[in-house]
Amino acid sequence: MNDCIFCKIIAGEIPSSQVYRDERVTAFRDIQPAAPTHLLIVPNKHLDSVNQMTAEDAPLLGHLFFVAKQLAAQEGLAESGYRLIVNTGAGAGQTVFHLHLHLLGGKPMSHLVG
Ligand code: DGP
Repeated sequence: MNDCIFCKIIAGEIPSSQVYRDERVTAFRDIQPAAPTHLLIVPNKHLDSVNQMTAEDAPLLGHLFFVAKQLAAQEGLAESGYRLIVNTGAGAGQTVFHLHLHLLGGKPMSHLVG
């Protein structure tokens, strides 16, 4: 996607604080952190949102969660806890239309976000 900011980050055209990379997934620190640890775990393949996924993408999104679990441990959050969020659609707060998983941790969090 030509105008997708996360595609540009994945391609290395825009700098990011990258923490993980493999052939299917890239993870980097959120530029506007909402918690002491705030990572974005992003499929290298462009999908606008969960709404665009097909059955073929299910293993990819499972891999996203597996990488999140590994990064949470790496960030020291496995025991203290962390939150994984996927905003889907503008009404849910999605602002970048390249599917991504937020990993938040390092501070106490209440039951649900508004
Ligand atoms: P969402 O609202 O769920 O679509 O989350 C998008 C997140 O992306 C938001 O927390 C801010 C972050 N973000 C936007 N632009 C950039 C960028 O250029 N670099 C980085 N690292 N994060 C960005």
